[in-house]
Amino acid sequence: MRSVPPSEDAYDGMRLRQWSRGAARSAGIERRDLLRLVAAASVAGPLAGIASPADAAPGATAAPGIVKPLPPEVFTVRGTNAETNFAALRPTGLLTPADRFFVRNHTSTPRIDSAGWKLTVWGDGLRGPAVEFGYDELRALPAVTRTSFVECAGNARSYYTTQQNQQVTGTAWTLGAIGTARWRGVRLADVLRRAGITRDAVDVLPRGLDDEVISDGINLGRVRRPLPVAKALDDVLLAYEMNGEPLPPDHGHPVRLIVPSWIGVANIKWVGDIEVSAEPLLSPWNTGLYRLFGPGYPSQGSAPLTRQTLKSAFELTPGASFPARRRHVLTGRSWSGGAPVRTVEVSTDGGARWRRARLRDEPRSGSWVRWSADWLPRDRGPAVLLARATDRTGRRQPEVAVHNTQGYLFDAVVRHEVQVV
Ligand SMILES: Nc1nc2c(c(=O)[nH]1)N[C@H]1C(S)=C(S)[C@@H](COP(=O)(O)O)O[C@H]1N2
Ligand SMILES: [Mo]
Repeated sequence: MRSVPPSEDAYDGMRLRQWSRGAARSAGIERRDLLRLVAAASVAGPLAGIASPADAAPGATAAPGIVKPLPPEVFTVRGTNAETNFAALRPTGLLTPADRFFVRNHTSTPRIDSAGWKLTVWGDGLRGPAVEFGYDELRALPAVTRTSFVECAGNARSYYTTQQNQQVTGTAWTLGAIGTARWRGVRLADVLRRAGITRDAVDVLPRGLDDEVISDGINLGRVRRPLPVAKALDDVLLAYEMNGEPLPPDHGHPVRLIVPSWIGVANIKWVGDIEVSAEPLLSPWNTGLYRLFGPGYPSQGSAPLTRQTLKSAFELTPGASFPARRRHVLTGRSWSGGAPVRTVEVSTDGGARWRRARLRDEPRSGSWVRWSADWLPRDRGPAVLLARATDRTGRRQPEVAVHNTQGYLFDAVVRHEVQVV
């Protein structure tokens, strides 16, 4: 019998104290380098990335290292990443087709053949030596499917600057660093149990097979982020299919993690090994990166980020135009990492009056809801459309997001400017 895993909140508090006391192990990086990263993270700069190159020139249609085509009406290329234009989601259903799904690559997409691939599970949190799983062995385990969004922690980061006039570092995403897919795979819990996880295990560290990440002269090593055992044994998948097809190269072929409701970086792509540790682990992705730094936070940053926040987006291009005195159907999507969405409200007059949007999907945790609202604009000229969601915890999108230097977890209502013509 294993002991009861701590709740997410208890875990957050515990990791924060362990980090400040030096009571966690740096996995694959010098502690000194981690401290340098943390120091760098506490300084806000202009929108360029700590681990992501500056944006590509406007109109660029190729991102270095992304395999799939990136038609400009669907994607905006940002350095090594591709953002989905929200208007391109309007004709799609609840699920985002793989050819419209955003890509966030720290380096570039590796080409991995499932036949030669294996997953190694190892570490002092196992009863015995390392255990390997080939692709076919994994596929032979009981399969589960789950609809879940993957959303970058920095999604909507650019609005800290454009709406709130605040400096942040990182890729200048608007709202399209999110997609929702139906993932099929095996439970990480089943794999960890077969590998002989013990009750002493506290963290698991999945690591990608893509290239090592070099940032400001520090080799951060391969992308890896500790995941607490409580979450790893709960609802995490090792996924090999996306929307009924084998995972495409850009989304983690042959196998990736799906960590429902958590920030994007938890969903490690191209996973090659998983360390199971009896000690708490640190990596750049839960120390300098993916914590909140800024005046409102401790100097070592907040606890590592876990759940995603709450957002809404219109399926419209920026500056879209609408003929006056005609009925239009505004559509969009809302989502929350905290709980299913409860209600969505829309304002077409810049926030003076709000009305309920019609929800098109049954709200579910870890997924988004599509919604629509009618609009009959009277007067010609500029207009500002707003949408705000409330989730089942009662949390509603605020007018202003609390600033952090790396621009994570933007949750404020986004002003969508349009023209009535
Ligand atoms: N191995 C590896 N896994 C990774 C990344 C990466 O660069 N390498 N990027 C992470 C980040 S920051 C995000 S937001 C998601 C994006 O998943 P997607 O590219 O399938 O949309 O993958 C995560 N998993
Ligand atoms: Mo991300």
